[in-house]
Amino acid sequence: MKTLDAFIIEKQAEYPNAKGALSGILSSIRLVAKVIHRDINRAGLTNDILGYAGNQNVQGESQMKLDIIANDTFKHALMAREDVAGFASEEEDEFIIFDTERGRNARYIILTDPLDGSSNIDVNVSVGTIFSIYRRVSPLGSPVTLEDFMQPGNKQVASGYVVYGSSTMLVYTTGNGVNGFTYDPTLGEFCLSHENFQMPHNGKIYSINEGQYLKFPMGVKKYIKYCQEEDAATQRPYASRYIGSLVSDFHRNMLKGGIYIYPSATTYPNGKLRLLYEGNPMAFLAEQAGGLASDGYRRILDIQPTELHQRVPLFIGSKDMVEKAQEFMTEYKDA
Ligand code: P6P
Repeated sequence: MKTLDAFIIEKQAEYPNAKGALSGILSSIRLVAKVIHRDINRAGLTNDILGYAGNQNVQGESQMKLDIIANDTFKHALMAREDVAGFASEEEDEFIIFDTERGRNARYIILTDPLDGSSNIDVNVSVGTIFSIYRRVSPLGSPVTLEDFMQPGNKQVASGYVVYGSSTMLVYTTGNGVNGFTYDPTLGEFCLSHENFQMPHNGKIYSINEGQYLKFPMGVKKYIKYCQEEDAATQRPYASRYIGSLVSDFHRNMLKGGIYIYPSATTYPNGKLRLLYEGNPMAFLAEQAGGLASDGYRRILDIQPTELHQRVPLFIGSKDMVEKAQEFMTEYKDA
């Protein structure tokens, strides 16, 4: 059995020039995951966790109490580190500058969706935390700027998620494959349980909110029909599975193969998911595990961001399935 801490130290030894900053950040994220795990698992037992907080985030979405608790837990854990210069979150209107002597000289920035799928909390359905880590591009000795957060996903140095499901797992990559750690509450440790994840190149599961079907682009409608047609050779019809929690749907597809799609629709002309702290970190993981992630046409990781909370259509999962969906999107682009 290998703990996450032991794994991080072991991997750091493979980089002779590593100073331990990224390892330290990952250890802080481990602590954040434990705290959020604890809060989620006692949510029904206290009045201060379930339900809505009574305000909205910058996206105009109602915040759950646990959204704010998870965000503040993440922010304060990172502020305590000497190697983080700034922080951006779905729950923060603007990026946060750690404007101290330490922060101004720190080399990394973190972006996060601290509690994705939080509307599921009150009905005891899986939720997740997503994080994305970059080296800053602005000069050391000065506060971070928006430019530090406007980097394309192909510049990420690490990304990962925590899925609070039937068990809690932390899954991350630093660019050399994907590894998964299952939390053992009796030990208080995350232990290596899924070494060098590989996402099956194909699968028989598609995840999409078909309630929005009438608003989907024609290419998506054609792909859904393709998934539902009988064809023994390609093992269709596929199964439809949609949890309403990106991290949970993605995690299942990582293990079993499958595709998750949140396309553009008239409700969300640019899709619902955010590029910087949902699309990019999940796309980095997908590609590191042998999968693909696109907006229906272009690689997610190559998109140059223009706004902190910009949304992006997301087609992500098994390579062959994403490629097939892209074929339909291209064929019916102007339909
Ligand atoms: P809808 C949760 O709010 C989320 O960002 C993803 O985790 C999830 O897949 C999606 O939105 C659900 O959105 O519109 O289908 O309810």
